[in-house]
Amino acid sequence: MMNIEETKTNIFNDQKPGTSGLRKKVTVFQQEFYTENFVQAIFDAQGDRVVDSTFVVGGDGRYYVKEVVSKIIKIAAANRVGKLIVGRNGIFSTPAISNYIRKYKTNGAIVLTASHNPGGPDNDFGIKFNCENGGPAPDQVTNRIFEITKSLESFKYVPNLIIDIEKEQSTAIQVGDRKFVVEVINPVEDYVVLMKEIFDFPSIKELVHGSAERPKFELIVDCLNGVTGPYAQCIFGTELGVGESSIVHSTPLEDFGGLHPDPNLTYASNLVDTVRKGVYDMGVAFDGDGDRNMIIGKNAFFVNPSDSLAVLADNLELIPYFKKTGIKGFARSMPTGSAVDRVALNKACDIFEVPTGWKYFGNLMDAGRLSLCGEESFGTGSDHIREKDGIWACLAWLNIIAKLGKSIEEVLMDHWKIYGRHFFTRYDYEGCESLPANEVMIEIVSLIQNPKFIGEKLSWGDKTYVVQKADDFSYQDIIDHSLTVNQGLRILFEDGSRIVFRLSGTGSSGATIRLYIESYETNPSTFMMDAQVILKPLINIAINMSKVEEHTGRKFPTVIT
Ligand code: G16
Repeated sequence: MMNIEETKTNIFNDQKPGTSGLRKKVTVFQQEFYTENFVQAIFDAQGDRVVDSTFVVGGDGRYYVKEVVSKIIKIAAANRVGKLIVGRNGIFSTPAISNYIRKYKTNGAIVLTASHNPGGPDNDFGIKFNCENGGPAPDQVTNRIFEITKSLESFKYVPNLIIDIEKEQSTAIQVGDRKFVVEVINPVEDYVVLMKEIFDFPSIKELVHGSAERPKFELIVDCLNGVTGPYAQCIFGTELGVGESSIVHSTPLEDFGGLHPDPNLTYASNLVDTVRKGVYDMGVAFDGDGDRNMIIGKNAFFVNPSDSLAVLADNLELIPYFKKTGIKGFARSMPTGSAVDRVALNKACDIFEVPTGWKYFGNLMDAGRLSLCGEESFGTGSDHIREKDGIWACLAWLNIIAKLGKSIEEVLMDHWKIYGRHFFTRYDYEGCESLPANEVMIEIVSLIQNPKFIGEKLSWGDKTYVVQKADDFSYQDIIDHSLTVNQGLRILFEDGSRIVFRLSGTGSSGATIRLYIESYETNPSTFMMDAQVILKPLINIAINMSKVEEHTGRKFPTVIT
């Protein structure tokens, strides 16, 4: 029998979760009792539901995951949790955790990830709480956790409880007068089963192998040394027969092998350069915890995530899962390009616009109002789980290509011919000081609060845009009626173009300014043009009006998507 101890914790006032969990430098989490304080607050926030509960624990394999798993085991045991399900070696992708929670009806999960942020002792760590619907905790829950973190006086733990998480095994321990079980499981199996239920694997297999009618469709998958490696090896390698050399960076590493596990044109540039050589028909990259995806076609034809969402929406019936469930509705986060809105209109489907953060899709899915949703930040997913899902997005594209028999570029061109093209770009100014970043936002607020701003003509070169509407986006959830405010400054123009400014909620220190620009073209001669060229006037208008260089000293963004 093991005993419970209680230890006084320190005071922490900085444990407010951001867009998706608490993300800080590893060194911050390593402070005495910092991690313990947050984990205890998660269990306290459960109230009596914690008694005999079952929680899933796992993460993206980054530095400090294993240490935190062992802390969570000790704290859970002392807090009357009945059972913990732990991914072997602490590995569990975010989508696979969401699936596990739903499939086995557990009470939720503690997900150890800083997602697309770099890893290693000097980089980032994160802890996120997911609820029993499998999705990230909504604001009410994270606010409750935050309030508890600030006033917590002590945490409980079982000091001598040590479990070997490298072996799949189930261990039952007597803790005080209760039994506590830790089950270390294979984190890949259930997820693979789910993917095989959703997609037409035989057709995808034929696509990637080629047939008498069609040459082999060459696919390359880059896991950026994040958590998707073992999942990709099993799904693309074992199940679909993609060659080993086409599944790269597929060993989860604590520092991601020095890679920045963010699947975009800047940080996945190795993949882009490889695909540009013309051998591969499709390249795909995933982020650290496996919920983001980037899709590129032959010769590095980039599929903007907002377009990806619209194309999937338009072709959803080709995927077996949606043949069964029907199509209930679509959604996107506010800054995401509105290409999917046109598909929704065409299909006479609901379309919802929510704040940035996957947690805002959960209620709509639970209420049976939403089948497919996505974000400009390389997140795409459906109601099969309550997280975005990188491997799902890749399989969805493969399934659709297998049925349409077209290249990625052809699929996009055909889409634009029907719907027109929404040009979209995002500028990120990463790692700014907080004060100047706030000044940039204040600059825009003062502009849009002026009643004369509506109707104002903004010009750059020979282009002029007339302001139709400007506001700070707020959202009322149609299911629980909760109100979320201050979700991004929007300037909407009469021709449907948009400029949006937001501060990121996923950084671990300082501030990242995000500038989102969108315009809409129906002239086919523009469709193959570079978004940076088409959007240049709006980009310059946005940069000038925000005085971003003046406030931050930044001449250029760090990432352009
Ligand atoms: C998280 C959220 C996403 C959000 C993204 C970017 O993704 O789950 O919903 O779009 O952050 O947020 P921000 O613009 O505030 O940085 P992930 O992949 O980091 O968990």
